[in-house]
Amino acid sequence: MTDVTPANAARIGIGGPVGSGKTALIERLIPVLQARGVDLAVITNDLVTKEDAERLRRSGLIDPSRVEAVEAGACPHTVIREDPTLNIAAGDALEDRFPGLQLLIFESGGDNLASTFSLDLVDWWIFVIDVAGGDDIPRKRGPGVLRCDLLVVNKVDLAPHVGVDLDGMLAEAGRVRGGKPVIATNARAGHGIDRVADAIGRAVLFAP
Ligand SMILES: Nc1nc2c(ncn2[C@@H]2O[C@H](COP(=O)(O)OP(=O)(O)OP(=O)(O)O)[C@@H](O)[C@H]2O)c(=O)[nH]1
Ligand SMILES: [Mg+2]
Repeated sequence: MTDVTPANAARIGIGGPVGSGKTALIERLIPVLQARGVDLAVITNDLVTKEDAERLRRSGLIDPSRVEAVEAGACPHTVIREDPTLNIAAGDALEDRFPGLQLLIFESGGDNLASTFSLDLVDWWIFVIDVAGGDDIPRKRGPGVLRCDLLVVNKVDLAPHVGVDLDGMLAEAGRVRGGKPVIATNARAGHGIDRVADAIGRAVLFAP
């Protein structure tokens, strides 16, 4: 358990390269967390659009007023790391609107392997990489892969199609992270999502 005062929602980040499956993971997590009684809201970051927020609002998975969008501009990492003011303000606005809020999920704009979250913004964060990006990604030791609290290796269903040795990739990810957690998912089909929800619960909410 982190030291989250009961009046405040826990704040978690979900970052990772463009198209790795961040929004797909959130779409899968929402019903699982809601079924566990978690009162949640989502803030998305896109470069110059509100594409992901609109997708979530239309999804029918969550009350659309619980989704906020931040337009990150040309440098998606700036608004989650160097100057997270816009995201902090969006989170505060959601907390004011929903006093019982327990969890705020921030999706970063798609970025590169160097992308990390400021701990002024989030208590804990996930980095999502994609099997189709290649099994050498963990070996490149990007700060996102190394420093995140949980590494999600998504699109495991694609491994046989792109010639990736999934077991080797997962083992290497565990090695470069010094044993910090790695979870394999298929966000399209919903595989591995319960484990991610368990990790969030253990880290910032309650024991699963
Ligand atoms: N095969 C497969 N496709 C997936 C999986 N997860 C996501 N996708 C697909 O990958 C594409 C990108 O997914 P998104 O969830 O939009 O990725 P994102 O990381 O939010 O993308 P940005 O926000 O644009 O950086 C979509 O076409 C998804 O359907 C998966 O586990 N397996
Ligand atoms: Mg997205």
